[in-house]
Amino acid sequence: MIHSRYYEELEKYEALVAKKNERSGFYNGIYDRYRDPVLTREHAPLHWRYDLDGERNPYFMERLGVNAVMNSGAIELDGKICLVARVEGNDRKSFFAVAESSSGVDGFRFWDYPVALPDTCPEETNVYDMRLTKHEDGYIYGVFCSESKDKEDPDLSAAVAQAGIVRTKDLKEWERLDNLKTLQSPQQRNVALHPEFVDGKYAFYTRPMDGFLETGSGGGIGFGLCDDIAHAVIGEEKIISPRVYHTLTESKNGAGAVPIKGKKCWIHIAHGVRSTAAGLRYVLYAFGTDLKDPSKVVAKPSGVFLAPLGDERVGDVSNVVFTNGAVARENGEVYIYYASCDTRVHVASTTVDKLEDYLFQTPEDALRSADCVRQRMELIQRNREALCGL
Ligand code: M1P
Repeated sequence: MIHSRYYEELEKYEALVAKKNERSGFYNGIYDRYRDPVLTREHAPLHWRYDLDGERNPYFMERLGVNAVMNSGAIELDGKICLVARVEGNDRKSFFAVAESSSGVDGFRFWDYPVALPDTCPEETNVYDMRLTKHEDGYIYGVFCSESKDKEDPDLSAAVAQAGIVRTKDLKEWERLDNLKTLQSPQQRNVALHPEFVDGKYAFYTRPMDGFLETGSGGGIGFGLCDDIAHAVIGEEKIISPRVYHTLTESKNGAGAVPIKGKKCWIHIAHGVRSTAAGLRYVLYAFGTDLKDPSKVVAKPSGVFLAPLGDERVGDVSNVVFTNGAVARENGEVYIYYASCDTRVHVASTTVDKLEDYLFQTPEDALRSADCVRQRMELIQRNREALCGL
């Protein structure tokens, strides 16, 4: 018999999913933020967490709790926005699950079952952060981090990060391909597949790393080509967005959402990490690459695109925002899904036109205080002249 408490909890759950989201009062002209997160651990269906049977579960306790719902790949499929979310159980293991919404800003509801990835790597302990690419070859690819214990290193936390690759046509049936091999870098995380062939090859954004946490000699976001997606091997990785001293990418950076094809460039929204007295701070930044040669950066606006704000600043891993999914709809609207503090998922909405204006009209980082203040003086001067002319 179903426990009576289930119906009380179900009412709360349905109210949460039905709650309309609204734009918050935040303004910067670049994008809108929203009052509520679009996915939280409370969005995980009750039948994923509780044993509903009153006899087996007399106190109606969570049996397999969900700790967080975060870093989500995003795609538009059959007119719906689908997020492939990273769901982290109370056991610290992450898995993937599809949540769907018509509006893209509210009403996200998980499908009945999480994604069952083909279990082809016995050593794989954890999987997370899937980037979804609608590729011109007709498949939807998911590229994610596949983490295993580093057996060479006796340190209990030593791990190896690799890029796992799956493909699907419907987000239901998934085919697992070989993990990506990068000949120049021992580890990889934050890898994304470009949506189009480049020189007839599959093109990946990589993030070369010497170790699991530190990128070490890995100089930033890389770009590499491979012939065979089923056995993907990348020889050369060209660094296209480097780490730079005294910028938001000083400690590390990584590709975020799969790039959006704009009118003037490919639009990239990535993450940058810097070290502070309070620990690492993760923010989002943006850059544009050439439509014909996506390894060539053509727009490099300075500074932060989106940083954690207010309640977004606190969570399991505080002072973090992270994106691995965005959707550009046919009418030019763009929804950027970002997680805060490895805890919940938010949306920011904008348009392709606004993003390109941001990319090409925001000054580049002048890299020194003296030059940065000069940029600002020029802006103030122009504005004062304009205001005086009124
Ligand atoms: O905890 C913040 C993020 O840390 C990692 O990102 P990076 O590899 O750039 O350090 C990822 O594990 C990501 O999942 C996490 O949100």
